[in-house]
Amino acid sequence: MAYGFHLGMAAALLGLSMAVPASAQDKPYNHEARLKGFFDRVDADHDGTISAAEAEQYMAAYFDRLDTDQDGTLTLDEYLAPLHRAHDRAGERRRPGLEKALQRAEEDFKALDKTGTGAGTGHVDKATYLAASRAKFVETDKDHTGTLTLEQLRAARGHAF
Ligand SMILES: [Ca+2]
Ligand SMILES: [Ca+2]
Repeated sequence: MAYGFHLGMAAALLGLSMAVPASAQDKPYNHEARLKGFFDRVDADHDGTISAAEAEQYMAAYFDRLDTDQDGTLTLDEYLAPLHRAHDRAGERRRPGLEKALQRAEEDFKALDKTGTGAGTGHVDKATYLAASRAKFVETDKDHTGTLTLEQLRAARGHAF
């Protein structure tokens, strides 16, 4: 699985939701079930597609959860915190994958920190974060309908928006 900017979708697929207890994360990994679960959570009006507004709403809420000191920007530490927590409590089997994800996420954060307002400050603001997410959404929406299907989400391999 490729991890991309924001970790929003990748985190959901990895079961890194902050609400998921550690025990639930040790269940056998079912990618398709997680993908569908993620799709249904983002598809707020349940019409079977994810609109740009629905994706943005999800990512804005995810940003707020990551921004633990609520200063309106993400630092690298805040960005990586869910992955670090998962890594710390993961068994031997899961660790190599999470280490790779941490590396990718750090690269993604550095790329994000090079764009938008406050570039190079080590702080990524919400506008920058959401702008990168919108650009990725457009890239994923290969048939240009302005909405994403489950199939397009699957094809995006962990990074749809
Ligand atoms: Ca929808
Ligand atoms: Ca912050």
